Amino acid sequence: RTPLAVVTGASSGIGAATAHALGAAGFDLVLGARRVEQLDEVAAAVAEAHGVSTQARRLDVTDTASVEEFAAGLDTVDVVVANAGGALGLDPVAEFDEEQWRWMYDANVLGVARTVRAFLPALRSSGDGRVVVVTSIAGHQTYPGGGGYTAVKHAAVAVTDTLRVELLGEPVRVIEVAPGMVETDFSKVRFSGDEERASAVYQGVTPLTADDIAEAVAWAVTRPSHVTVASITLQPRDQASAR
Ligand code: NJP
Repeated sequence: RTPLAVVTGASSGIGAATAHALGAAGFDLVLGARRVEQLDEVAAAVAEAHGVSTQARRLDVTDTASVEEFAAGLDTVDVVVANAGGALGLDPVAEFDEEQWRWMYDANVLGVARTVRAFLPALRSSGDGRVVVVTSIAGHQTYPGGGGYTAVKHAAVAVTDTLRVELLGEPVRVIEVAPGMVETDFSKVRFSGDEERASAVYQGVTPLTADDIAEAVAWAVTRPSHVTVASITLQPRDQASAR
């Protein structure tokens, strides 16, 4: 049987690069995101580049029914990469925007939990399931203006760590990949398309590429079955960080 991997948030950035890296490692792929045209293009490019079978399915991780529909019919899945998510805004806590914080929690925390709930039976059925949660360096530290995003990524780390101990003794490994700054659509989304604000966040730091993260994901899920890569942090060399 060809191994099957599912990647959420695969229409751009880290998710799209991860689809390529897993395709190169010989996985068939089911890809999910809201922007279906872009997702179709990624699925076609991965199939063509790596000779694997790919499927693009519309997915909104903030919508329980959409996640259930996305997982429907996938009875055996070897790898699930819960990558969909993102940040909105950079306001100080005292000026926080309730709608932005709610969306961030819904997408980054509930989105991961919905994805895990929908796919756990299929991961168990694989006999060696692997869940990768793409969290953030923001799940391990804070910074001014990052209140909402750091809060939800800390929560995503907590959910991931909880899942790992809950699944002890079961054939499912739980892996956290925590990126620092990566050049993707992330900052454009965060600042609602304001390119100037988006590029200002790098402040002289050379960001990682999406491929840097994708290679780490592919490496982690291809370790022998007795090895759980519990957590990997990757950050730009010059990014100020306690990690
Ligand atoms: O950003 P981007 P990244 N339902 O914007 C999807 C974390 N991270 O690759 O739905 C389903 O290119 C969206 O697809 P679409 C970050 O928090 C990044 O950098 O079509 N999918 C797109 O494919 C996130 O968890 C950095 O708009 C949804 C993807 O998510 C992960 O890395 C630093 C969705 C976002 O791709 C990937 O982000 C860090 C929904 N409701 C952590 N909402 C960084 N880049 O610097 C969004 O610490 N998506």
